[in-house]
Amino acid sequence: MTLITRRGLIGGAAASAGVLLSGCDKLAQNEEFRKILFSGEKMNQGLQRALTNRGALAPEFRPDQMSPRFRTNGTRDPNTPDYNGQAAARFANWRLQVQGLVARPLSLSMADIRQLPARTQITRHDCVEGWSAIGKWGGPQLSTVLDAAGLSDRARYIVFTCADLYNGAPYYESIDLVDARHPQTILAWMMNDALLDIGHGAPLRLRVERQLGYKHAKYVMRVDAVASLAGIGRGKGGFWEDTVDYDWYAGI
Ligand SMILES: Nc1nc2c(c(=O)[nH]1)N[C@H]1C(S)=C(S)[C@@H](COP(=O)(O)O)O[C@H]1N2
Ligand SMILES: [Mo]
Repeated sequence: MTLITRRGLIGGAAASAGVLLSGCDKLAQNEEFRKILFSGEKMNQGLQRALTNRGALAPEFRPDQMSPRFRTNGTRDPNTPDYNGQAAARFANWRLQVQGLVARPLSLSMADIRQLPARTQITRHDCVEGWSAIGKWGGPQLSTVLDAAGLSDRARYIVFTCADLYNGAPYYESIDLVDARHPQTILAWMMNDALLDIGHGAPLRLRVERQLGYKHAKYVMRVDAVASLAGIGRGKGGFWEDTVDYDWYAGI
């Protein structure tokens, strides 16, 4: 095995993860941490994540780069009596519940949500099944809503519960607070300069641009701040994670 200086080795690993060490420098020089870091054949996923700059923005595109057709996937219409009633009322009675480890639980109407400052972004959606599409999304940053509710110090994850059912249980997803507070993480009610349509998750869906498509919960009814994912669904943090073992962290 080639002898590599400690700094050279850690420098190489950091460069391949696309980060400058800066704040992690002290930790990276710690002998115990380094032993863990370089044990085994590959860095484990958690460390990879720690070394990846998760605050970086996903690429944004120009209007002329938008896909002429943006396909729908997964549920294309929840088609439950409740949802059909909501759709018939053009979502005038829809409520987004913000609950869990928050100081001020919220129940927001779509009118409330449309009054919040919106972020607009043209991004590429990447589905795990191998297709991509570029679309324009608009809505409040999730952080705006979470700040309005006042996250508790004990909150670690944000869980999204949807209106569509798979075998009688709602689709759900979860992200950690790094992604929840990422500037491009929005609750979109607009798509391609129109109101979000039913196929794409009306009236409200998550955009979490640094992760794969299945994390982008459509038909969001409830947002819960929780300390742990145990006890939610089968404990792996999302419908597909629980069902077919997709990764909980689907970073791109
Ligand atoms: N509620 C809900 N959200 C969902 C899904 C779903 O079936 N139900 N499918 C996911 C998957 S796999 C993808 S790729 C995207 C598809 O979003 P689109 O229909 O707007 O293209 O939604 C995600 N969010
Ligand atoms: Mo997907």
